[in-house]
Amino acid sequence: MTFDIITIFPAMIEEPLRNGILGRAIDRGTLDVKVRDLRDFTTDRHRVVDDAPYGGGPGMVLKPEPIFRALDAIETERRAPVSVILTSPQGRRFTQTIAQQLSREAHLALLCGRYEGFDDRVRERVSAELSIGDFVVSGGELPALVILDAVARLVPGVVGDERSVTEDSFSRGLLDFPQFTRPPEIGTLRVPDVLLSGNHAEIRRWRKREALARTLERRPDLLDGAVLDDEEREILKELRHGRH
Ligand code: 9D3
Repeated sequence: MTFDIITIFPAMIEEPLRNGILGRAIDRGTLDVKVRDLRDFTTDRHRVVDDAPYGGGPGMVLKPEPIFRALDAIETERRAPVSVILTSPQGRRFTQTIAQQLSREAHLALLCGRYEGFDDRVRERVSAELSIGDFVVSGGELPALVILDAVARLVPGVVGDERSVTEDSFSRGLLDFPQFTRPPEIGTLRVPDVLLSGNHAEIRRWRKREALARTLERRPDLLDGAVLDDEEREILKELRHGRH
């Protein structure tokens, strides 16, 4: 899968992508990320990308022409239209479901916002406008990285062990069960006996119960959309009885 990221801070995107799972996928060629400096698509001597808002008011707005030129360049290079995603606080909330839908695309362009936002005319070229949550960050670069990471790790071959993806808590609609590793005890802090028992049926059931108990405690809203098997529905009924 190929991503084009359009930004005025290329280093904010490039540096994180040198690391971790995405860095490895890029080295292998499973993932291709082209970071485009918006200033390269200006035509004036000072490479100006922003201007004052019509109607007045504080702050600056991203000029439309460099953005249109950047998108034209991408489409010319690819010889195909590209789906453009705009990151903005006004966007639809990004979710795992949206990540799954986007991961089926061969190519996406992500536009990173800055200043007070975009000239509204760029929205003519945009297929989705996404926010990563109800909090304010300084620009669209971190949100674009979040979206890129969540989408890319769903692309087959990006994450080394495919099971980590399919067993993801949010794919199943539940929070993760608690994890432990050696040593079995640190002072009075002990790993639950069941995990040391070697009884894999017991371990599986314990993990289901813990995941359900955590979800019920911390994120009961997730249980409405969760896909549960018979055993999980049974455990959930017990847990709910225990507390009411
Ligand atoms: C909503 C705040 N705006 C009020 C005048 C100003 C403003 C603040 C920060 C406009 C843009 C930004 C930069 N943020 C993003 O571009 C952004 C974002 C975010 O701040 N929160 C969650 N998701 C996103 S996606 C892009």
